[in-house]
Amino acid sequence: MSIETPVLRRTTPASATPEATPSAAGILHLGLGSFHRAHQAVYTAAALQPAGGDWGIVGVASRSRSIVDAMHTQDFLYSVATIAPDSTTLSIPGVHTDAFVGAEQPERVVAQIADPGIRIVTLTVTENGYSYSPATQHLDLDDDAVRADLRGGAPRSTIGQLARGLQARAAAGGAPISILSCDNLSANGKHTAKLVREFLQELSGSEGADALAFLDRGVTFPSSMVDRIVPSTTPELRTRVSALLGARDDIPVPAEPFTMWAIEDAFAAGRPAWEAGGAVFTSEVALYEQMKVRLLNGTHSLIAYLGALTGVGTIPEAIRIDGIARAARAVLNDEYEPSIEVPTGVDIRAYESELFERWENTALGHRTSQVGTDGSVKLRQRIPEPALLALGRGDMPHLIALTVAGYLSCIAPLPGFDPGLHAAAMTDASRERLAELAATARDGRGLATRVIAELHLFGVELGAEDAFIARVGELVDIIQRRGVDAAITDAVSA
Ligand code: CS2
Repeated sequence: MSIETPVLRRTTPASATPEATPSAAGILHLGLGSFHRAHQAVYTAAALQPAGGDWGIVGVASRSRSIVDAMHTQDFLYSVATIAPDSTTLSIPGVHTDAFVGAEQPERVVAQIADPGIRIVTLTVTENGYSYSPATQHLDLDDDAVRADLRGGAPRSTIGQLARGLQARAAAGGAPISILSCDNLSANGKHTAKLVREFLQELSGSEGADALAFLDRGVTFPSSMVDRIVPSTTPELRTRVSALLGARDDIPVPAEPFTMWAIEDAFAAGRPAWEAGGAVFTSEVALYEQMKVRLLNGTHSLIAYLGALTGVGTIPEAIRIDGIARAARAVLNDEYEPSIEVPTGVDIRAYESELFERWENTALGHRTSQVGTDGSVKLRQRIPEPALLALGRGDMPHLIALTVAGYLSCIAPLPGFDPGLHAAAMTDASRERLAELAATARDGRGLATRVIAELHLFGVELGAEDAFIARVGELVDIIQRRGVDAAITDAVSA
């Protein structure tokens, strides 16, 4: 873009215009990343246009100053670039009314939650952001941020911020509010409620008592299932969007055309008419979540790890490799599908074939390293329950075992094995710990035992499944000694 190109603002003439103009904020959003900006913000824009209304969003980035600075410079506007295989269209939701960095102003997060004008707090803080310990199945009391938050002072953890905010809200009169998790966790509403409650219960003496009573009286935690593939923004996209727009947008978000939001309609103080954007209000959110987290996300992980190990950088390249496509179909149809109950009205065959079309969208360029990132927490949502269900029926879930073997091969390769640059680009909070275990493991079986049975990375129950652990170990050895193709053939034909 030339220097003369004006920055995107409300007054800048551009080829797309803001869809909404909120009159005030009603939502506080924690996690101002790309996913939120291409998902909840878009539904909220549909709910607010054309009349406006007081459901604007105050966005809190956990740490990123650059996104907040750019939001301020651009009057809180940015484009969503909807990328179909053969076309790109731009829209500007225009629903944000303010933005700040949570790590810099934690007391402001608390104050915003206490503000009666805010009636919903939405969350996209990733599977990693809930301070949950799979080993104890409770709030992680060994986590430094949680411990510091329990001692007092400005809270750093999301659960600490929610709990301290609700405490302040209770003290300020206790206006009803809803906390809406939009992360890929099963029963995300219940899960969030449980962790907030546990935080408040940990407070000494009667300190948390008022807030606990308020939780029962005035706070709801609806569950929701969110779906839209949103890759990371690239410099090329910035240039392309700015050219299409005729205005400089430094923070566009790329997204696929498909989008879905299923929400439990349990709001304590009203909600935007998100159905205007196609959201489904249903009592079957748990079924939607299971379907999505297993069929889409579980299979996505398999494609990402096998693709990265094969040396390809994107999901569409990976799914075009015959062996990977075969493995993806097998895990989806034979191992994930039997573990779910299809929500009323969903055509599962159409849903599945659409999944393959979505993964094949080359224009989107979704990276294997992005999907492979944070496997230690993502896989915990995706694999233990379907694996345990299959094992309980006496069936070995070979392709789920292959997913775990692919993950371990990427993040914790055995000495002498090089998983390649796409695996190296995956970040994972457990990487160092797992690498240490791999450095001294005798073979795949030894590594799988340490990670699954001793570290309980995928929960306590799966840690007791010796045959599954042995199968993961065997597939780790096949991947690292004979290659991905050999491991796929072994798993698919078992
Ligand atoms: C992906 C998800 O990165 C991942 O693990 O599986 O981000 C996926 O793209 C979204 O959940 C789609 O809704």
